Amino acid sequence: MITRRAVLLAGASAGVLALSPSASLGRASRSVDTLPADAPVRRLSLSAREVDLPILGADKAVTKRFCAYDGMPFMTLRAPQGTRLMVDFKNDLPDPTTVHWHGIRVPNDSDGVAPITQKIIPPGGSFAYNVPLPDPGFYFFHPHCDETGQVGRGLVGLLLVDEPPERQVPFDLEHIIAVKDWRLGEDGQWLEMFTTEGASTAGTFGTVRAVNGLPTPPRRSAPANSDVRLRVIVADSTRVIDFGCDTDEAAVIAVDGQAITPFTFDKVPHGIWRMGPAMRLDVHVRMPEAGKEVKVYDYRSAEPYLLTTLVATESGKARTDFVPKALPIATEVPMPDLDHAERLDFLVQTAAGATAIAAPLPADDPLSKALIDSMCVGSATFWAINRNSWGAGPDLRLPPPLSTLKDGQSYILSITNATKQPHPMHLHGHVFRVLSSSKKKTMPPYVADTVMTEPNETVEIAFKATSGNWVFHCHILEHMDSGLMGWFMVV
Ligand SMILES: [Cu+2]
Repeated sequence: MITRRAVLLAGASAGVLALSPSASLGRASRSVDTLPADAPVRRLSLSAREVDLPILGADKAVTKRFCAYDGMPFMTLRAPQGTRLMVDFKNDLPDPTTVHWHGIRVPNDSDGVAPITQKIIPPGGSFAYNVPLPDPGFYFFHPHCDETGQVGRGLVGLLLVDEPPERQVPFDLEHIIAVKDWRLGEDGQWLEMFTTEGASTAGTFGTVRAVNGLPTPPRRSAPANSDVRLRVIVADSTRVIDFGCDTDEAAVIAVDGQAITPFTFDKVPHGIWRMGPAMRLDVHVRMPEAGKEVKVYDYRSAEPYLLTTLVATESGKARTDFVPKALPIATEVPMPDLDHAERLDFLVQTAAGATAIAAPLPADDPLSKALIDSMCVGSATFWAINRNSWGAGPDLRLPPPLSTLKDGQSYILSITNATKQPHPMHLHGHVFRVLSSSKKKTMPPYVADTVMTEPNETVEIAFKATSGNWVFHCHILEHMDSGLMGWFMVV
């Protein structure tokens, strides 16, 4: 017997086929592999599924339908630089999904963006991802389909790529800080993740703040005067934090996993590093004397929000001057040639009229929602880049590319945020240099895959283009799901 649900899903797939832009993607370029064919391979199985979890504590109600890779919150993969992950992914969710490997220079056909790099993976479906790891650093993976809903319910995995042993810089303790709130009702069950009010403003916030999944911030011990490496990620759908700590002996050593020339927090405005969703930061903290603590905060909240306490224990080291440890700069990452770069200007703006996406059916028909889900977009449009919104329009067509770029050519993107909200903008498949900001004149140089653009700020980034169809979007997930996404065709 064919269920109503099966009919809807079949209808949705047919809809995708009918509406897919494959004709306009006909010139899609070859998929570049960033590792040699004989690179060591690690083959692994990965599933996305729903589990019931007591995420608020053993004495609280069990939260149903938590989404997790292999059933584990913040499932973490770790592999040596130069390894190729061959990932046999199975969708055990009741909804379509894909996997995006954020910050990793993957071949375009493993980038996980439906419908431009692959079709959605229906419930019960599978997909083989080729994930080369050419660069060391801190990355993560997440769905690129109903991201607001699936990431909101927990579907985030972490990916750490280590340098070869002879290039590793030793630390006494490594501590991950994953910032992600939970949006739960009093009964411990999920609230609606996408709201019109949130999507059209700063996003819909969680109701329970959490670090590493738990409402109580972690306390970690480290020997007095020793060296701690904090690896910080904002895995939230919405929250922007101002990362900082209450010691002068702390330095940023990598941004978005990419090693940079270290700088201490007194070198940046207000002594904080602003991080939006998807941004990562590696920080070297020197522990104080025995018995003292270092507190790590989000200073953006009205009251600084404690992210972690580091406690210095006895049996420490002798005190020496604090010199930030420089990680080896990844020479494999292609860097732009600024002398020969082409310049492109982009305006991040609100969508005129905020038109709802009209599926070719009444809005209250369940098939209408299924169709929209199959395009991996939300049901409303509030945002645009250069007047184009993703998935907008009466027939769910993709917008034309923001620009057609040349493989190997360097580009400077000037991004102006003409809205009243900050937007952390992420470019797939590339690492870029952040060149300038109209508001932050004293920023140290760094490279990244996601850059914050504040209201009325113009930020310039530069990168060398690699073949493929790569999306460029805001990582406040409701913003991207309501139009704030475009794409570059690189040929
Ligand atoms: Cu945004």
